[in-house]
Amino acid sequence: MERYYQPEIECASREEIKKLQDERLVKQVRHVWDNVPYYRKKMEAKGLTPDDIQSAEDLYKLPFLSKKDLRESYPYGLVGVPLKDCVRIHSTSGTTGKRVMAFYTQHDIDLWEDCCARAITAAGGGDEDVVQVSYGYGLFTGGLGLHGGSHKAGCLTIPTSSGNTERQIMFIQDLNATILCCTPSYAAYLGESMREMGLSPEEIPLKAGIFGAEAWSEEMRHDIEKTLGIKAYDIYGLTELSGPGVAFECSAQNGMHINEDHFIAEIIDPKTGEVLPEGTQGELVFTSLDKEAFPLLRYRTRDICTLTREKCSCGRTHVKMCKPKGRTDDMLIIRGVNVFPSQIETVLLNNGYQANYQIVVDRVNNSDTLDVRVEMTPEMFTDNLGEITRRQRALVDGLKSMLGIKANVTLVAPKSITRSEGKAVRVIDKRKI
Ligand code: DLL
Repeated sequence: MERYYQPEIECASREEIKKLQDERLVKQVRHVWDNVPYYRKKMEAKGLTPDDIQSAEDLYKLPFLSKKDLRESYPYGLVGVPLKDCVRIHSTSGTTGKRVMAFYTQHDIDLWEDCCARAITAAGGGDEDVVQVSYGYGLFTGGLGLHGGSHKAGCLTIPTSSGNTERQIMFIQDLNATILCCTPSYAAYLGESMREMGLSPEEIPLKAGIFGAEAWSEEMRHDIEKTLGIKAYDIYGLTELSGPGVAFECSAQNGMHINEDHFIAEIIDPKTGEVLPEGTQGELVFTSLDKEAFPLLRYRTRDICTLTREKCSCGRTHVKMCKPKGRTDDMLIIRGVNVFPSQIETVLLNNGYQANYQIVVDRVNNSDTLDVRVEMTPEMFTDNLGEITRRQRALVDGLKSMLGIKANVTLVAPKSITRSEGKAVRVIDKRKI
């Protein structure tokens, strides 16, 4: 039986959702105009005033916000309330340039935790469940977001944070954890470690996992489900909009419902900014509808995605986003061809490998090279050179037909690629362009 945390809104009619969005958008635009001079200037530059936005149909008129705007207004330039009304800050790890800082009032924390509670409830969580939160706690939003959601859903919450794999497994076993929250790469690692300890899926008390914060393929989902003996649900979000829970998967496990009472999603052409029709692939753009401290209008996520309003078997009515196909900024252009790491992962997993791989791109004599290092599984590990060559060739062929270009493949021993406890770093681009 499908469970809902807030059924009246999760299953509201399209008319009700539209009405709520229209009302909230008008208010949010007014709030930003009055309190965020940076965005007001952007609106003025387009000749807009809040009166131009009467409903969600007018959304397209508003200017976009991008990471560049967040950097320019770092740290407080987009905050919409006096700092005395803010109660929390989160931040991204900021591998390039300044970190993104996000601010929250207590109201903002509450609505964020509601979103996470919806995700946990959709994965079958309730007051009988023990939820182990193995996302990192601290500035990263994963730990504290799902922690708050787990409390709201009434679950017994174990705030293990990430790392210390032995202790994670001990808690799962000793405390009979039923739901695990962490990145999919860490879930795969925990599964691998438990298998090595001789634990069969039936001996692992977990029934579900809520995995997100990085791209993962359907093939990886099947692997994790098999080793841990669970149902694995996807969850999506980003710091700028609150954190995890912007969208979450239901029992249908084929796309994530976007919490449309709090966010409006659009898909745009990343080159022209034009809004694309439903079902077309493009860049995902979000508008927050009721955030106080860090209200973002038309924020460009750089995630590439499609939206669908097809009726969902779970009974929820909110629009669904597909698994992000990659990011406009992690798309690799290799010898002029667009390559997404997720395409490479699909080929590897379809050939019986696990998601333990590394992609190295370089430029030698003015020509791009693509090297894929992938671990053999313990079952396929061999020192028979003929067998290794045969396997490597099969992957080269598989990658060629998926990507249209040749990759060099090196098979390496099991466990030789460093495991990640948070988001996995899979691409090393050595090109200096
Ligand atoms: O990763 C928030 C989060 C925490 C989501 C825990 C889910 C679970 P950031 O660190 O700001 O926030 O990174 C946001 O991560 O724009 C996507 O590119 C990527 N991402 C997040 N969830 C998914 C997912 C958190 N389910 C960026 N699938 C986003 C694919 C995801 N990519």
